Amino acid sequence: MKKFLLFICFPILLSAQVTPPKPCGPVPSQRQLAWRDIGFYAFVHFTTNTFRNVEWGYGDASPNDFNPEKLNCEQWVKTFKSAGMKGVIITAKHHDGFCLWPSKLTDYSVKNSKWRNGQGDVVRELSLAAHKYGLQMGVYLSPWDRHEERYGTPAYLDYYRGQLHELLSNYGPIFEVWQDGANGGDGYYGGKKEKRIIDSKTYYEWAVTDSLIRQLQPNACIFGDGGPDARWCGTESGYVGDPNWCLITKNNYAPGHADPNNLQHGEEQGSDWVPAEVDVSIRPGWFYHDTENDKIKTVQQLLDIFYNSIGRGSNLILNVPADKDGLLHANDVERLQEFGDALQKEFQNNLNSQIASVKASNVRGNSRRYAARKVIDASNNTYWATNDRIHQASLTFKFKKSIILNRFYVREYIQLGQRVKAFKLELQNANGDWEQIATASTIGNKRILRFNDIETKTLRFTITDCKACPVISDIRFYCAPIIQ
Ligand code: FUL
Repeated sequence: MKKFLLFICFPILLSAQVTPPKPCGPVPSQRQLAWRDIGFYAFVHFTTNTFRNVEWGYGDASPNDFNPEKLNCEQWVKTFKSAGMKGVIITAKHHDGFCLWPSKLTDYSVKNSKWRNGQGDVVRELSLAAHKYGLQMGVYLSPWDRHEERYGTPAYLDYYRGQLHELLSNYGPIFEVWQDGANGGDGYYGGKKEKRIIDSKTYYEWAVTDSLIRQLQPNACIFGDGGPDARWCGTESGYVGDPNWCLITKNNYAPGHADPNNLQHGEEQGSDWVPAEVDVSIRPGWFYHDTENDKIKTVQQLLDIFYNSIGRGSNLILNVPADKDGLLHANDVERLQEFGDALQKEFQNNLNSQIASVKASNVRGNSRRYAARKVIDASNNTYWATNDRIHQASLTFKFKKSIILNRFYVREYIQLGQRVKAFKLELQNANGDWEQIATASTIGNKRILRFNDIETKTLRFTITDCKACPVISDIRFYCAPIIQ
């Protein structure tokens, strides 16, 4: 019996003695980890612009211009779900200043529109639909307001924060607050029709606004050019850079005040964890235009966007504008369903069940807790790690039989920081020689590589450069039907 107990307990005791790796640099907060798990969500651009066929409303449209007679937010939400999205963010107020909810702080809102006799509230309808179908809800509130007379004065900041207070108090849990950096200058401004220039770094006093958001919705991530929780990716074309570091030094940025090149890649030595979000529209414009009904991105383009955003470790917010009826246009609906189907097929054929063994070049303290097989145990909370000071290491996967694959999926356990700087994937050919399939740079939350079909029984994943010992939580091999 004693011998038996020793046999059981000895390895457990050994594992317990091996301490986990220390975090390397900045690490994500709980709210950033929850946001990371939401991953892919919709943006809906909708305001008077929709009815006036413009992208940037001047701020002089009549509230009566806004009249989406068939508004049906459940139609939006069901469509987003079909594409695999987990949330939705609405332009509660775009630059034109018109509010899609009946704000008590202005007359320039749905309450003065003939739409539903002034009784409508788009934010309410969307939040109810989102929560009914299990999607997270977020709000975009444009800092730049081309309608509001007070814009440019300190009084406007009270107005802006008051509006945030309404949006963050009355519509249930909010997962993200979107702070746009655009500030064009000219506008209606209560009839003054002039150009107003503000200093985007100082005017908005973002620290005060952000603490209000924290107070009202502590779990909401704040998106802005430089965070504080999620950063812009530096382009609206649908990709984040490679490498993509989840780090920047926040103090150097403010909405409307950022170097797009830095935002594309992040900063390897940044002092704060601020992961990227890729924002892109399914159409050429952000708002609905009849002329763009045949210019919707193809499934192939959407897949490229997916791989160049989520596949590089960032989140993806895909804009699908509502049309003049208040519906998603049939062409967008169809495309999103096709995209959802395509995504499902991409990751349907997981080859991990064919793995016979996985061996690591080094295992932290030879402990079971950090063993190679932790990357295939289907848990993101366990990981393979090496001893400290090891910055190059590999895992060799042997399959039960020869497999054909074209996708490689890998995640770091980012709770301990982003570490990997470069890695490669190789196969062993019939002669026993190693042939390189792909090389790549950063991993972070996730990295998915695409390559043409290859056939092999043995694969080797090698980290060639790392800031500290590697900590890898998940590896998967797939054979996708569409080969790029
Ligand atoms: C930009 C805005 O100017 C566009 O209209 C759109 O809202 C986009 C998401 O952000 O900065």
